[in-house]
Amino acid sequence: MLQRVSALIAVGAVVLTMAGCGSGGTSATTDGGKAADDGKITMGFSQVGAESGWRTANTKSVQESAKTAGVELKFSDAQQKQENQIKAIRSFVQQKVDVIAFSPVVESGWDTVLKEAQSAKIPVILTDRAVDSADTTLYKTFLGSDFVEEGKKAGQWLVEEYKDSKDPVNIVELQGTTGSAPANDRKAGFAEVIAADPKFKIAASQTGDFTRAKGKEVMDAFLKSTPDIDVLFAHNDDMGLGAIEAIEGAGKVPGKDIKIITIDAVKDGMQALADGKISYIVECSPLLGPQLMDLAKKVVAGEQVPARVVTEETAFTQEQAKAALPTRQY
Ligand code: GYE
Repeated sequence: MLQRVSALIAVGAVVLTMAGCGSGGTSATTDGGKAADDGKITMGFSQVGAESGWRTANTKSVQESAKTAGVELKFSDAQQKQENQIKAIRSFVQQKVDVIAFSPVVESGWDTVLKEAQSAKIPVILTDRAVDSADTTLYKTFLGSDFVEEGKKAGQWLVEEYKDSKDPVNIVELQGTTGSAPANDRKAGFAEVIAADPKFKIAASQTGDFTRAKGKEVMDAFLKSTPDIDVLFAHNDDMGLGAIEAIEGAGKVPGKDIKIITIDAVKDGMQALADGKISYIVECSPLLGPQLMDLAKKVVAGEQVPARVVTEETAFTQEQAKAALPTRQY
């Protein structure tokens, strides 16, 4: 409680600083410790990496929106390693940024570093992926998709597609990065929906780390170890695209011999959907930048923000992909 009160006081101090130099930018008030404040918000952003088309689009969205919003961005790429993210967050704390935003590569193991940010009175915003910390005061808000819902949408399409068939349906699954929120949640959402009918069987399930190369490699192995694959559920487009290469390499026709469901709806995925190689894509929007900057400004100003901001998303059939492709932004 005491801690919360002092955190509130600290936020108040930042608000005063902002108010003192925000509009005209002439006042040089500082809050005693923070880097000389020109009224600009400084955000430290720790990105997961550059593992997929989704991630590239997300990085671009964050960088462009920071420019538009007049937020000074300190951007750090963790190359899919939690230890790099922890280092980046510590360095943001040292640099006394106004706000830290990050997309946690995995869900667990953040409490210590988040407590350090909290003690330094620097607010944290979770972007895209969640953490499993029991103490939810460690971050101000979580902006991103509902990954369980995405997995459910993938499962619902499958149930509908095979509704008239009694034969067993053999599914292989390419999971995202082990321990990441999207891998955990998409798997859970999908499994929950297909459990309604015992004809659906997950014959093999392994991580492809959200990359094209690993997707191809693991699909190669699935094709050798698992006879009669009917369906591939890949947790993102990139792994699905890598798997398409493996399927074609094995002399099979993606979309016909093996139906493919993926998540993201980046341009390359949408093209493969329009071409009939992928059967269905659940959208996951990477364009989180504008909302992130908006939330950051509010949080730094000490305004209340919702604890959870869910991204709005849809899903695409092959026909819908053909129609959407010409105006697709990412
Ligand atoms: O689906 C995948 C990326 O966290 C939602 O990460 C994101 C996922 C996205 O590598 O392509």
